Amino acid sequence: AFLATTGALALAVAGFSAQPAAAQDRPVIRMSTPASDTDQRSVALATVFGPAIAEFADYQPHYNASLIAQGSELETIATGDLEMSIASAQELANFFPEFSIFATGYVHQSADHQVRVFNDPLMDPFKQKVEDELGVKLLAVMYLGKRHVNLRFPRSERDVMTPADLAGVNLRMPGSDAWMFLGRAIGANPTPMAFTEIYTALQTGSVDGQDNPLPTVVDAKFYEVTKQVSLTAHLVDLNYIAFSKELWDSLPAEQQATVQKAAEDAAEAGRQAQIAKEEELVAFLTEQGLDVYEPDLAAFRSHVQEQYVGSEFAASWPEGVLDQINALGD
Ligand code: KDO
Repeated sequence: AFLATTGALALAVAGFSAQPAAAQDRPVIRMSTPASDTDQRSVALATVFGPAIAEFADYQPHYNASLIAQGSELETIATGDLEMSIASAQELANFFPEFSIFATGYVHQSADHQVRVFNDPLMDPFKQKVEDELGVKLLAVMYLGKRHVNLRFPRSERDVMTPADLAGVNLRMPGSDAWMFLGRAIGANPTPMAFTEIYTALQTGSVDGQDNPLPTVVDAKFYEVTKQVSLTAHLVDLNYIAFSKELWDSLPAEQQATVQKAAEDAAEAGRQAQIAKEEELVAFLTEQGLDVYEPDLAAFRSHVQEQYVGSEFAASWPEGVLDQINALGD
């Protein structure tokens, strides 16, 4: 704490004496997310991204959807009222349906696969379109984790081994077409709902369950109001660090490079932290009394893939891209 204070003071003094006017020009980078401040993506951005750009900009995170409602962040960046978010492929698919390829069950295989896909030239036209048509730059890919089915029922009541076992289960999903499709594809009856409403909905029984990676199940305390996790891994989920193109264009090249590197470094730190949590949390959840078990993954995978073939989403995927993604697999 002593060092941090001294550092901040030194910066403030240097900034004040050298360029008194600069303080007014410092951009404030408001970042809005439905995630909490203890979510690993939030932690990585606050501890890696923020400090890395602190010389010329102020990183100002807003958690728990307190600034912008979940799903409205991208349009808010587009209209100039927000500078940054961690956007899902599903949200991007609302504007550009072809992004649904990155929101499709069992396409991404791992955190590393996500990075290879994001850095591959196959992403260039996707990134370019978002920049040109939405005014949003996608700087890096963050790892959210493997989404699993997490239910209020004990396993003795509902043993989720195949998609057929989810028939009639009211599964909360985030509210967009791509998410609803995924919920149906795994065999459930999806109910759209904002992230911040899940805990109460599980507690009161207005939904039977939700799907999220284990670190989220723990961070949001869903384990307090659920009894089981079937490790379906139906989506190796991601978020893109989304940044205002207008703000980006206003920065000198050197600062752009710093922002870009800060985003990549934060994504890497968050990825490693999230992977570590995924590995350790099965034990924690079991201690909390939840049944955490592996279903028939082949049954889930083949059922989900069959649902996408010939779907309206698949029709929007540029030719050859799915093969290119698969070729970058593990
Ligand atoms: C969720 O609403 O279930 C979800 O996991 C969707 C993600 O795209 C992401 O927005 C996430 O919530 C939030 O960041 C909260 O963790």
